[in-house]
Formats: sequence, structure tokens, C-alpha cells
Amino acid sequence: STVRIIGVPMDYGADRRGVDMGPSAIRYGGLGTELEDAGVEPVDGGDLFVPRAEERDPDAGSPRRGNAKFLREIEDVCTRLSDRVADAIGNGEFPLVLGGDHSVSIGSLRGSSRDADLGVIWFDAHADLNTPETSPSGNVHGMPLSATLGRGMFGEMEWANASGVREDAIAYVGLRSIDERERKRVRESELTAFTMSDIDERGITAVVEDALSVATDGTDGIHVSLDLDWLDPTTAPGVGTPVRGGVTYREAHSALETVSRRHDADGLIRSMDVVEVNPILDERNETATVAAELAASAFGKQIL
Ligand code: DIR
Ligand code: MN
Ligand code: MN
Ligand code: MN
Repeated sequence: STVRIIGVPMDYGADRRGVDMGPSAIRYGGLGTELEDAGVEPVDGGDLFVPRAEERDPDAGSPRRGNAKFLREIEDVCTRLSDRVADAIGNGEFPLVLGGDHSVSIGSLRGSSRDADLGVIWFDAHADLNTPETSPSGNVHGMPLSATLGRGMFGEMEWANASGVREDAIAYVGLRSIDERERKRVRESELTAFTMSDIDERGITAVVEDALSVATDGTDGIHVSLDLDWLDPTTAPGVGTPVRGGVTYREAHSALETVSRRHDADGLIRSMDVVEVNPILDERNETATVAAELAASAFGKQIL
């Protein structure tokens, strides 16, 4: 099978510049050979064009955008990305989107769910369920799931909302940093949330198996979204918002190997994104290298 690599050098959604270099760093970290080791054929479609943030006005665009910064730019990039993702799936390929900050997922999810009911596994320290009204930072990388679900002001933004994604087909794995107003939204939603405490108590494999059951129930396939700040900062230091107490290197591989085993059995993966790698903050490209390795584990790389 063919994995189509789509780079999105976008950092409009995060405060700390540098995450726009993620796609280059992940490729340099060995993504192509890692995917070949996984037994899939990588095809690199290059990067989407993303104008530099310095040339743009974060506050331009619709007056109804709350605190959200660079919404007009994010709309433009995510609209083009959703077409690329949908085209790849239409050609029988697996799109692998390289961020960029986590706002790229708005485009991935919209594209991947265009002709399907999509389940979602969200590997992240954060819930990414802020809206332009509730966000304390104004950074859209903390909002992609609200955008996908059309929550708050996103309800009026047709480009963001992915009608092919149901709230109850989304499962978080590894949460440990949630904003005050976000906590209430997670609790009152139908999203399934597995925190780091669940992983501590039950082990990573059992938790990921349950997350997969949620995301595959009544869906045509799943999107895997991997925010590198899901990992502990000792393993993945190159991220803009590190949070202590994340999964270990081995737990991360084990999680994606579990996804891959179910994929082999049922062919469940439709698309994936790997986001938030920031080479400026990284140490010797370690985080980008881990990102490449984890993508390969998801697509079937095994030890033996
Ligand atoms: C924070 C950070 N909750 C925000 N979110 C991040 O800005 O809304 N998501 N880093 O991955
Ligand atoms: Mn995130
Ligand atoms: Mn995060
Ligand atoms: Mn549908």
C-alpha cells in the first residue's frame, strides 16, 4: 500500500515559531526509510504553500472570530489540505500529514471524513477542545476538535466543520493538561477521554484497545492524530507546549503497534497526522526522529 506524505509547514496556530519546520525535520529524521521498513511505499507529495506568519495579520478576517489568531490563513491552508487528503484517499492511498501545529488536523479531518463516517484517536497531552470564545491563548492548535465538531463560533465556519465525524466516535489517549473551561466541555461531551491516570492504572495496550473500539464503532475507518507533546518531554523535548508525565518511548511505540495490529486485521486506518514537532526547541532532531519512527509503527513496522 502507498502512504502519501503531505507536508504542512504551518505555525499560525501556536505561539512559538519553529513548528513550521516540522515537515523537513521529520523527513530528515528518516521518515522515508522508516516507512519502507514498515513495508509500505512512501510517496512524498511535498509541502503545501504556507505564507510566512510575519507577512500576515493575525487579527484580519471575519469580525466573528473571538480570540482566534490567523483564522483566515488557517482556513486557506486547511481548505487546500482537506482536498489533498480526500484526493489521496480517493486514489487508494493513506495520507500522512506532517505538521505544522495541530490546527492542520482541521483540514485532515475534513478531508478524511468527506465520503465516510470517521472515528478519531487523539494522542495528546491536551484536549484541543477550546473554541474562539473559550481559548485562553487564542491559539488555534488548542481548538481543532471544536472546529471539527462545529462548536461555538466554528458552527458558522463551514470550512472547519467535518460533518463526517461524530463526537462519540472520538477517543483521547493520554490527556494531562486541560484548561478550566475545556474540562467542563470534555466532561459534558460524548467524547471518550483516557487520561494518563488510565494508562497508569490499566496499561497502554488495554487503553488503546478501548479507544480503538470507540473509534471503530459504526465508522468506516479511523484518523490517527499524533501530537508529539503526548510523549514525555524527556523523550520528545522539541514541542512548544511540553507537559511533564507523558508516555514513555516504549509506551508510544506499543500504542501505535496496537493500532497497526488492528489495521492489519480490519484495515481501519484512513489517514494520520503527526504534528507539533518544533526543531528550534528540539535536541539533535530527537523529537522529529521519534515522530518518524512512530508513524512507521502505525503503518506496521515490527521488531522482528
Ligand atoms: C492550550 C494548549 N490548551 C491552548 N494546547 C495545546 O492554547 O488552548 N494543544 N498545546 O496541543
Ligand atoms: Mn494537540
Ligand atoms: Mn498537545
Ligand atoms: Mn458521512
